[in-house]
Amino acid sequence: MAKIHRDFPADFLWGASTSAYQVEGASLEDGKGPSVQDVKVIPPGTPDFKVASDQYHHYKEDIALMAEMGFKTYRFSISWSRLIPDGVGAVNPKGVEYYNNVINECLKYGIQPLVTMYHFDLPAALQEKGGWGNPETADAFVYFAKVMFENFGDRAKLWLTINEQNMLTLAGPAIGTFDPTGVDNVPKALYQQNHYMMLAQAKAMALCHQMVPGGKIGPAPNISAVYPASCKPEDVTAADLFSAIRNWFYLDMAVYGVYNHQVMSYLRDHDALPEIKEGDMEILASGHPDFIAFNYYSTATVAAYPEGEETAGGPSDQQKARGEAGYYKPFTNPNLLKTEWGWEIDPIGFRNTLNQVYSRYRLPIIITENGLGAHDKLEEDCTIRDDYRIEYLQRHIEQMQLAIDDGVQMMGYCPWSAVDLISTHEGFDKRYGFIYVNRGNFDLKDLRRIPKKSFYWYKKVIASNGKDLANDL
Ligand code: BGP
Repeated sequence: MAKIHRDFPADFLWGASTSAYQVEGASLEDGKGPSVQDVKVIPPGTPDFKVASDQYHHYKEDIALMAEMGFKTYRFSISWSRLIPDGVGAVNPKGVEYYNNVINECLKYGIQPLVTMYHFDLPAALQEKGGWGNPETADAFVYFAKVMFENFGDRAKLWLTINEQNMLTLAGPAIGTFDPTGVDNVPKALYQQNHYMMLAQAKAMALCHQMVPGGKIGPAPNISAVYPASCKPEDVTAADLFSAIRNWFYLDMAVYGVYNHQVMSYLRDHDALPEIKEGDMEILASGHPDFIAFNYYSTATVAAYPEGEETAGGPSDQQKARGEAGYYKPFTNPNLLKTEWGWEIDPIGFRNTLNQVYSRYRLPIIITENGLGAHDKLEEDCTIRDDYRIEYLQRHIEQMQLAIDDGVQMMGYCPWSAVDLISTHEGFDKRYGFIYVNRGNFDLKDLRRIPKKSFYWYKKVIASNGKDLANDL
């Protein structure tokens, strides 16, 4: 029988994403305080974040190009330390002015701002006081939320709380947001931080509903289906546990206000249960997301890992699991191709993941990241022929269409990234944008914006509301 397609919803939010520290630059300009990203040790061979893509001085041009692509939404983040240089206390009027300008510029073209409140860039002043390990940081986050809702909530209606809270917990040291030096029980410290972030998120969601008329808010973790390495029941047990640790722990709390039972048992084994104060569970149950946003790059595959077996663990980053004897170990899925940086590519896994999330939570879904990092080449005729990126996105959008056919309620799609920006680990060598930014890792060149081939392709996708995915330009 022929597959019957449903249309993308008429108000589907096509757009793309960035984050403040990776795109803005002007890292200490106009009163901005340093964030943890400005003071961290930069990986050798990659640039610091002082200039990035210099969106701070190019936002008008960038947003005009997004409008040319037909964006319905632009997902960007607010730099906490640009708005509140010390994380708490005085508000920086230049910070308010900048984000007002960005929001107004979006609205001028009918682009809805989709604002991430916090994307990996905690103010350094708060980090010095213990960062997320200090419960006062959660209070500071609520204050930050209040300042944002007060200043921007009349026009910005779509909000995301914390970008990839699960990765901050699972891979904080790799992202540069957690320093394990001298910490006795690292899992305990990380899951305690996570508890404070959960409290901060729940309060921010409740506050958004109080303060922003018509406002909608949701969490933004990195979610991926977890496959068992085989149909051996032991592998399925390992995959279920890893999926709970990687995915459901965060969303069960955000949506239902409960701690996932399997992960609590795992944490008990590690003496890593968070300390939960009286009243915390009520607070956690009081924040209700309106939708689920998530970032999707790949799936994960794991196998059982009996105690005493030779280790198979490797370095972990945002996408890769680290093995742990007695629980699970990473397994390379032989059915998937990989990006130049070894990230597995799994468009069908995207449909699987969308169905899993929708089945569990029954909330509309917006994808806030998905994309291909690549070494793009600026040709002599000033074109960038990124057909590989078009193919990656095409295949993911096809699967999103199938998920819609399956009955998943999709609200929008924002690939990573709108504009080239600094990668978490690989500087400007690994580009994701529809818009090329003419700079190298250390040679800033002229920072000129040049639409890539994918820019014109995505424009066509949006104009046809997802019907025309052909790469025929
Ligand atoms: C996500 C982050 C983004 C972005 C992306 C790509 O986890 O939310 O900030 O960096 O990953 O990662 P990378 O830059 O390492 O390729």
